[in-house]
Amino acid sequence: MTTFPKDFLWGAATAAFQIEGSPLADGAGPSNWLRFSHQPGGILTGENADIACDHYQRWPGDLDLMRQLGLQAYRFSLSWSRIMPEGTGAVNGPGLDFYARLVDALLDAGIQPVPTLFHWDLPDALAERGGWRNRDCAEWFADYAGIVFQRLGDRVPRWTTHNEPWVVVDAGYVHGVHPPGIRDLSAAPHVTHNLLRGHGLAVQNFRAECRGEIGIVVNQEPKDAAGDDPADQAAARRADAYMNRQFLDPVLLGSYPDEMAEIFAAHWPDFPAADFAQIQQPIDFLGVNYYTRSVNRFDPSPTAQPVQASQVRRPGALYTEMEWEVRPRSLYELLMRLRKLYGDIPLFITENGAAFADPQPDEDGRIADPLRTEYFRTHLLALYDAVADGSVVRGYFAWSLLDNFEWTFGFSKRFGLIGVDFATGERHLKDSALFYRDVIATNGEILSDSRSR
Ligand code: IFM
Repeated sequence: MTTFPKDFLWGAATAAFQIEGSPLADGAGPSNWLRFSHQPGGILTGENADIACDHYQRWPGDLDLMRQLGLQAYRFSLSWSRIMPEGTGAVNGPGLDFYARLVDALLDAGIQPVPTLFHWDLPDALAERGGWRNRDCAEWFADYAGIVFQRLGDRVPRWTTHNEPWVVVDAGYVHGVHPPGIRDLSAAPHVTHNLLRGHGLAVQNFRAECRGEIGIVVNQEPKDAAGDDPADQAAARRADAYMNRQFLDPVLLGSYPDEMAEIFAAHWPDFPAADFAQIQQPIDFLGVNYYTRSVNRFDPSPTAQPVQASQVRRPGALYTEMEWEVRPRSLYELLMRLRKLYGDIPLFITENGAAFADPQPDEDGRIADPLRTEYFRTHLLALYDAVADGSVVRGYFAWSLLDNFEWTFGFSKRFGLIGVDFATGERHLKDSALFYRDVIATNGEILSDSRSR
């Protein structure tokens, strides 16, 4: 029987910029992503997120869909620039009211709200002041967090600070494909450090203000070596430190992995020792986003910087539309490894899912998405095995509730349980959503039926 623990929390996740649309409504300020998405070449498809899923207007309907799926929790992010148009100083009441209405309606529906404070969209006014490169950004973030805690902290039971801060650094400052769109190895370590300091300061504010739980969300991609060659092994080790441990080690162990100094060489700063106490605030849980693993070989070419590793495609393996290998076993291995490295800190899988091309809805409105359904099925079985073997996982959030704006890929990659027609805003439940609904209703038991497939 694949029944999950009694209090296991089943949810789905989204992020503000990817679904809301109406970026400047009701007094909101522009964000760095609003600017970037309107810059020629910023988004590969030439699209923007001005409407996206129109969730800002359609959220009551989306809440009904969550109810239909039987969701027990909903993870979403808050747009900092809706709440503080300049990033600091004046608070925009209507922006905060939007989230207060959403939170109250979720609670009324018996769905636990799990807000993320920072899922990549930064007030553009702060980007102009250097963004996360500026040491003060940590304090700006903590002040914003404090304002949100004051308003919603009495009724939101579980919060997360940052979503996937590694992406902010790697995509924004190392590869220049997210805002601010620069490639500067001397900036990247400072961005990491200030994100981490911001996280720690926000946790401190939370403890002073609220009684619920708070954690951080990191993306984890197990890094396997392409072979036994020591150069490939070393490349995989560097890639692992850079992507998987760069944020977790400071938060949970109080220092950066040794490999960071090797990777960034002369660019790696000597950070003030006192910062680490600030960063290593006790957290209540860790959010883990898992999609894939990668197989790495040594590659000294400029495109393989800063870790000198590039990824090998595995013949015969199934890849999603993101070119991500489907490998549920790596989720199991990851959870076992996290326990070994960081002990029994409670975990939530805060994102897991797959982009596959979907057919149009048929005449009954059905969207058949067998590959995505199979992705969820096999990953949930791997998760079940990890829990059975001692991993302390308290809940699971499918990515994503809705097809949405996949950052630089625009609307070309569909991750939703619910299909969205971006021309009309219409929503249709996919087969994977119906499958997930049944998983939730049986607390995983229906997975037993498919165990031997
Ligand atoms: O869409 C993103 C999300 O914003 C962060 N995690 C990965 C997802 C899929 O790429």
